[in-house]
Amino acid sequence: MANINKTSGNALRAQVAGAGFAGLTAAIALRQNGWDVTLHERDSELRAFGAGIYLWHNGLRVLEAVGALDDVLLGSHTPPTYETWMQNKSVSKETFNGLPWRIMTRRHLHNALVKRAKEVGVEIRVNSEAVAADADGRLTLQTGEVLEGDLIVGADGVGSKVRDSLGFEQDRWVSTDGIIRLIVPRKKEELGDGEWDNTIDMWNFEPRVQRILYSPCNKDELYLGLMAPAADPRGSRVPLDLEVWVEMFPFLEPCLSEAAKLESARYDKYATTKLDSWVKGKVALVGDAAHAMCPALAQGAGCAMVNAFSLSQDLAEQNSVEDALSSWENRIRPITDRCQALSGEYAANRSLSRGNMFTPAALEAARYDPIRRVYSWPQ
Ligand code: FAD
Ligand code: 5PR
Repeated sequence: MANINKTSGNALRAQVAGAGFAGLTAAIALRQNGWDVTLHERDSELRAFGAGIYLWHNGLRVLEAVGALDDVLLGSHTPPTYETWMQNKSVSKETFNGLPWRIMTRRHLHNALVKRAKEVGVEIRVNSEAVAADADGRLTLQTGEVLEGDLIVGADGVGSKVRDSLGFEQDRWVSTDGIIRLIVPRKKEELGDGEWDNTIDMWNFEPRVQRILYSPCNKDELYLGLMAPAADPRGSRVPLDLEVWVEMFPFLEPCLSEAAKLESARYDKYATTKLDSWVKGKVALVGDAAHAMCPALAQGAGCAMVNAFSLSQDLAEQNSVEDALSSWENRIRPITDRCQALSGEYAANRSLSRGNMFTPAALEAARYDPIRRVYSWPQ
């Protein structure tokens, strides 16, 4: 099969907007395949936004493919089990039949990808905000500069300007539950007896709906997700209303006290975006720009990374960029669509509270191996 990277006299050029997990992955994967890549980040610094993150087999395989896995494994954690509690009693412990998964801080994952992008020679520009793109392969920056590319990647997140400048049809909605996400010290000794290396998804419906997703990232750092309905003023207050959280989860007091000190905490509702198409001519949308989803299955970044890496595969196999983008969307999008739908359903029904909800369907995206293009780890 013709390889568009090899048949052209000069290297092809990609302009990638957004240095989040999606943009960094796309940039590295393209660069590894011989593309010249410029990665544009709006912020003045390269940094990860948010607290902790789960990656599963699919995302970990992408890290392997882009040469960042070893750095990510060092200083991240796989809990012995994924435990679910209801009203402070354990209802399930899941191990996914050995399917690999991992928890880490967002900063840790982002640093590893930035390091790798620099290593392979991605040109990174900060203070470089994209405001528009066109299907023929141009990216316009806030400064008015117009850059040409054989490929434009819109990886500029849920509020994507690249996407919105091109007029994609979209459905967008936000959830009724939201979450405060924080990184705090583990305080394992102070928590006393208990299986504190597990993920513990602690649900309480009585006397109020409050949930804590307890996620150890490494020996020092703990990711806490504190969920309450947006309509609950105390549960959704930031900085944290310590009293209302300690009352419900007294055994986590040492960690919650640390959490309450964090002035910069935010309460976020979940955004979902669904588009008629992810591509237009030479422009491809990846990550939250294309498919922001509820986090119940912890797959937004995992799918983003799979899709960004898979894009580089199709571009290496097709005769034109336009053909590659449409075959890419056809082959890879259904996995994300199904994951987004089920994640949305789980969030709306608070299904994870029942325990044992990581069914084969729920783990479909996680089981995908983007390198071999097959599902691994039968459930
Ligand atoms: P972003 O992370 O939003 O990155 C976009 C980047 O582009 C940013 O650096 C931004 O500054 C930059 N940018 C924005 N606009 C412009 C512009 N115009 N020009 C240039 N640069 C621009 N996913 C998982 O896989 N596992 C989880 O455990 C998980 N937990 C989650 C928990 C919650 C509560 C939520 C809300 C989401 C969770 N996700 C999880 C989803 C995951 O966070 C996102 O899907 C992922 O971060 C999307 O990455 P992205 O690169 O597409 O977008
Ligand atoms: N899983 C993860 C997560 O971060 C959230 C959820 C599930 C890893 C939210 O923070 O169900 O909301 C969820």
